[in-house]
Parts: sequence; C-alpha cells; structure tokens
Amino acid sequence: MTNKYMLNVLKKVSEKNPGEPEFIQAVTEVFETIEPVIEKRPDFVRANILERIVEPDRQVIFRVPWLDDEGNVQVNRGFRVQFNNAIGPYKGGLRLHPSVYIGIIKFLGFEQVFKNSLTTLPMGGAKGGSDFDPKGKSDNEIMRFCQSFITELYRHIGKDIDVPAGDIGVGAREIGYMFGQYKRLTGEWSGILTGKGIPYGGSLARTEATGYGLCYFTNEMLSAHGKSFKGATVIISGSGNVALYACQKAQELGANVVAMSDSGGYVYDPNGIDFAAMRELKEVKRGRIYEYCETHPSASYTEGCSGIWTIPCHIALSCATQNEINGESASALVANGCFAVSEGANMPSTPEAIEIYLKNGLLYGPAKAANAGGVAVSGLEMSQNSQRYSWTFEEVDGKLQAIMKNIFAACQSAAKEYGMEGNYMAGANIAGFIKVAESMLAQGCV
Ligand code: NDP
Ligand code: 2IT
Repeated sequence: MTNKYMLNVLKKVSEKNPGEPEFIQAVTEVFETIEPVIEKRPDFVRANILERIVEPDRQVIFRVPWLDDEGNVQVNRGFRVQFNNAIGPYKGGLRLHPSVYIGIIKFLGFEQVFKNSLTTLPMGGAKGGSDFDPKGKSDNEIMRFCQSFITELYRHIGKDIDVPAGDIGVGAREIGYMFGQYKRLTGEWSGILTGKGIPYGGSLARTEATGYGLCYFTNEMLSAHGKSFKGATVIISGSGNVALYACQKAQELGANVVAMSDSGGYVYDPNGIDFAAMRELKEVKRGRIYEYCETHPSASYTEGCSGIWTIPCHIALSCATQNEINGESASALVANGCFAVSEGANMPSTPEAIEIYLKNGLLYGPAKAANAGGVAVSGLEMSQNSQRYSWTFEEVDGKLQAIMKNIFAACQSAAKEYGMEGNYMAGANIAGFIKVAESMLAQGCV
C-alpha cells in the first residue's frame, strides 16, 4: 500500500487501538485491497470516509452479574459495538467465549459492515458478546447469564435499531432466553433477535444457513474454475453450528468429509464423517469430539487443533475461529494438493496464510463473502417478522442460494474491474466497501 491518505489513516488506527491486534489485522486487510478504489475516488478522500468507517458509531461495555448454581455472584463483561448503520439497522452476532475482549468484538463488527453490505439486504454492521465461558455451565446458569446480559443490552437494541443473533457459544437456546427476557422487560413481542426458535418467529433454514451458504458460495467458486465438490476430499475445522451444516451440504454435493475438530483436537475418519452422529454428539449431547471415536472405530482422534490442516484434502473449510490457519498450516495444505480454502469462520486465515493461498493459485473464498449466508437468512428472518408471515424451508433456501450466487458474482466482477481477477478477497472487500462508502457520502458528515 502506497497511498498516503490510507497509510495515514492506518497509522492512526494502530495508535488509537493499542492492544487490539485482531482489529488492526481486519482493517489492514480491507485497506490493502481497496487501494485502487481510493485512488479512483477523490470524493471518498475529501469526505474522509476511511477515518470515519474505522471508528465504530458507538461501543457499549457493561457489567453482567449472575448467580451460579452454588449461589455465588459471578461477574462478566458484556459488549455491543454498533459499527455502522449507513445501509440499515445494526446487525450482527453475539459471541460468548472466554477469549472475548473489545478487540475481538471490534474486528468482528468491522467485518460485519462489509459482509452485510454484500448480502444486498439492508443491514448495518455490529457485534457483541461477553467473556462468559458457557462450557460446563448448567442450563440454569446459561439462562441466568443470558437474562442478566439482555437486562442491560435491551436498552440499546430494537427491530429498527440493532438486531443481534448468534455466534460462537450462542445458539437457539441462548437466543430463546434473551428473547424471553427482552419481552418481559418491554412487554413487547418484537423481532429484536434472529436465530429464534421456529415456533416463536424464527426462520426455517437459519440454523443451516451459514454452513449451507458456505458450500453454495464455494460451489460457485469451484465451478467458475471447472471444479466441484463431487468426489473431493474435504476437511472442516470446528464442529459447531457452521461446521456441522457445511459438512451436511458438502456431503450432499458429493464430497467426502474426512475430518472435523473442536478446541481440544480433531477426528479423522477416512470412511467419511457420519453427519447424523456428529450432529447428535455436538448439537444435542453437547459432547466433546473425541467421543465420536467411541462409536466409530474407523475414526481416530488427535489432540490439538492445528494438525487438522496436515490431513491431505482438496478443499479446506475453516469453520472454527479467527487465525486458525497460519502460514505453516497453509503451506501444509498446499503441499498436500489442496486447491481451495473457503472460510465459514470470521478471519480464520492469518495474513501469511492468505499470501500463501494467493501465491500458489489456490481458490480462496474469503469469510465476508463465503459465510454471509448466516446473516443473509437473519435478514430474511427480519423480513418475515415484519410481514407477520413465514416462508417454507425451500423458499428460504432458494433465496439463500440466489444470494450466495449473487455474492460470488459481485466478488468476481469487482475483482476483475479493479485489475485483480480471481482474487475474491479483493472483490469482496471492494464490492462491500463501495456500497457503504457511497451511502455515507450521500448522508453527509454524520
Ligand atoms: P459454535 O459455538 O457453534 O462452534 C464453534 C466451534 O469452533 C466449536 O467446534 C468450537 O470448539 C470451535 N472453537 C471455538 N473457539 C475455538 C478456539 N479458540 N480454538 C479452536 N476451536 C475453537 O460457533 P459457530 O459455528 O456459530 O461459529 C464458528 C465460526 O463461524 C466463528 O468464527 C463465527 O464467528 C463464524 N460465523 C458464524 C455464523 C453463524 O451464523 N453462527 C455466521 C458467520 C460466521 P469448542 O466447542 O471446543 O469450543
Ligand atoms: O458472523 C456472522 O455473520 C454471524 N455470526 C451471524 C450474524 C447474524 O446477525 O445473523
């Protein structure tokens, strides 16, 4: 990057956000790819769009006190970063994980702005969560935490203001408890969260949307290069919401998914992962992934997360967490003949890993585009709630497929227009950015 304006803004970002490497990483990646747009658009520079777009509209940090099952008072820290609402109400997930701090929420909120723009639905970007660790907590402890969390957050959200959803550690159970508490506090049934249960305003296919959408996007990318999932060996990191439904759809598309993981380690099953058993273990029983081997003798378990990337595969779907593929893991993928990496997680590849994909001609499906199916169906859940109506699974899935197809086409044409044909990361960042920047420009200095 040589553009002086951009270098200056990036320097300020580093100075103003010390101790937040993930946020700086996310901003740097976007800046490095949108430089040709900034070069062409002096009006964006005059309006100082970049310095405004890297500063969240507001950041709310709050205490979350709750009683554990022994009657002790526990205290966690809650966050909601409302990043940008130029194109629609703030929208983005809530993450419950001990690693959560403001830098994680800001990187996720920043990414969400561009991802939501790519969906073509009217949604701004936000993210929230807490350093609460759901592992080992009883159902009642989860409920008390969620109630306390929303007792503060409720004053900052609204169906036309900010609509949170799930992310790591937040699924239908947590959304249900939060929704119930919001309703009790306000006396109002309102579509203030997405990912709700089907009987009370949830959308069919939201549970499957991120994983399915990832495969739909990847399929578009593969077929543009004469490849497909059919007969391909696939590895998937994670075994949560995104990973599970990516596994199901990849199998439906003819792939052999041979490995999945959790934060403890990974299982390798050359016969192909038994999706129904894995879903039962992770979604219903909430067990650990090594337990899969107890019922599947063809599978083996290895401790530690990074080893999964050394398993030979054609396609790698990273569906666990940020920076889970480093340079070394990316090199192992290349050495073993992998031809595509597509991201279900947010920012799962380090900058070194991305450089290795691009240098070696791998097809690279960047998170903002590849995992946008989840928030897209969240947007469709908002539409259904507004209409007081619900669509069938097939209707929602059909719209999801069309959206993912569209996102791939947008990435492809933006990359081409700006001289980076085949670089879908550049295409995603450029296409996502231009729409938000144009909207900010039109709305004046706010
Ligand atoms: P879940 O909580 O359902 O699953 C998370 C999975 O990732 C688990 O297998 C978990 O293992 C593993 N994991 C989490 N943190 C780490 C870590 N630090 N190191 C290694 N493994 C880890 O979350 P989701 O499936 O919803 O989210 C997965 C990723 O997808 C995240 O990056 C999220 O931001 C992204 N995403 C999610 C969307 C959604 O709709 N849910 C939409 C778009 C992106 P363990 O159980 O051992 O912790
Ligand atoms: O990262 C993401 O896009 C999500 N966790 C889903 C957000 C949403 O509002 O559905």
